[in-house]
Amino acid sequence: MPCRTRFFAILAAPQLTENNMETSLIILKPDAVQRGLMGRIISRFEEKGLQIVGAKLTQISPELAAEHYKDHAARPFYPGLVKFMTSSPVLVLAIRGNGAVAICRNLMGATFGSKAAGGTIRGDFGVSNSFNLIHGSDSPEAAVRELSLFFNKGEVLDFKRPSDAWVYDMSSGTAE
Ligand code: IDP
Ligand code: MG
Repeated sequence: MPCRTRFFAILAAPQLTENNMETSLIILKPDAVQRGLMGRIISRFEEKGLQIVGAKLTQISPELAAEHYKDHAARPFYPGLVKFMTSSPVLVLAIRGNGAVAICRNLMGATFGSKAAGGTIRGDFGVSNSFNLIHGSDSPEAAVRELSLFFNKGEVLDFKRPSDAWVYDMSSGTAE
């Protein structure tokens, strides 16, 4: 193809539209960090085709844990949950993709490690019901709220990956 034609072909190539793009808040909990499972868990998301767009190793304050888990404040496990989440550093991630919130929840598996299916993160790496390795936003609305709790403006990045042309079928002009 002549150079000039190739230039216009590139311009005309369908770009990844962001209609269904979601960003989920994922927290690798203290047990995942202490047990040296961060890399293996991150790989699950990367291998699926999702994009890591934010990452922060941090220790959660009791105030932040209370805000994050405020919907659970009346539950009997709440005091133990806040104690656990603030006991040691966590890795906070922002993970993006088409339908990323539900995809992340599927990769995580059911809440209790004792019940989570094999092949999921909780099913493969743990047996405990409270030390269950990972948090993931449970809806796009929750993701927006939770991301704003853990990331400051500018800490969740927007960058292109050429390999997305092979992650998503772009033949209809939109990512599928
Ligand atoms: P999720 O993390 O799968 O969304 P939630 O019901 O939102 O589950 O509960 C938040 C977290 O609280 C769980 O991930 C787990 O660490 C803890 N948790 C939930 N239910 C129990 C329980 O019955 N016993 C002990 N810990 C629990
Ligand atoms: Mg939840």
